[in-house]
Amino acid sequence: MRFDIVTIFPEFFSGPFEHGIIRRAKDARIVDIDVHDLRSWTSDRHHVVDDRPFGGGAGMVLKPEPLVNAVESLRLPSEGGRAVVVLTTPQGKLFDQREAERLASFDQVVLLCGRYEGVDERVVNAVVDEELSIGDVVLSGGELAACVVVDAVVRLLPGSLGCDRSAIEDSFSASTGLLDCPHYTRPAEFRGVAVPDVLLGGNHAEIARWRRQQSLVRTWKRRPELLDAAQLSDDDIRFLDELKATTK
Ligand code: 9D3
Repeated sequence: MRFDIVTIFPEFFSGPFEHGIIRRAKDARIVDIDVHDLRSWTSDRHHVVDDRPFGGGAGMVLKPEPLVNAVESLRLPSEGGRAVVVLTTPQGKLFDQREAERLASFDQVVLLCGRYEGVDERVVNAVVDEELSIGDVVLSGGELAACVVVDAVVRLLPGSLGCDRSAIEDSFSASTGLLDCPHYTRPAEFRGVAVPDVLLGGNHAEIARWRRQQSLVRTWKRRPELLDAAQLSDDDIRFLDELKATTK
């Protein structure tokens, strides 16, 4: 798989992909991540990528020509595999695990990083397949959002996780749909706080039950909306009913 990232701050990406899973995936040729300076698709002397908004108002807007030229030169021809063009923007669809899984199925993802007040809407109409936001929080630009997308997608690529524990086991997997349980390691007592007894007992059925219940408690308290989509057993439902009846 390959990512082509188009940005006015290419140096921004010199750090984030040089560690951990992404670094290993790059070294193993599972993914190729190329970062491109939007200014290289300008033709004027000052490499201008933005301009004032028609209709007035604060801020600047990314001009259409450099972005459209970038996509047209980077996007692989269809015989090169399946390609998708993504724009990071606060107006985008919320990026989630399902979307990460979808993007992981492409051979190429071209990521356009929004900046300033936004990009000329004709870019979206002409070359963008998807607009993505990483959440209801205001960032300074699309670069960090692009890093989030790359990270979430790369770790899903076959061979990316060095260990055999599958990505499907994680907190947001389609399989549980629940938040993760608390974790503990040594020492068994830290500043007067002991690790829950059940984890020290070695009864693996009991441990699994405890972890499941902790996941249910956390999800109910912190992200109750996730319970609607979660796969719950009869035991889970009984436990949650009891929890709701005895809490508050
Ligand atoms: C005044 C209206 N603002 C839109 C909500 C202006 C504005 C704020 C922040 C315009 C651009 C930005 C820069 N943010 C992004 O480019 C961005 C982003 C984000 O801010 N939050 C979550 N996801 C994303 S993806 C790209």
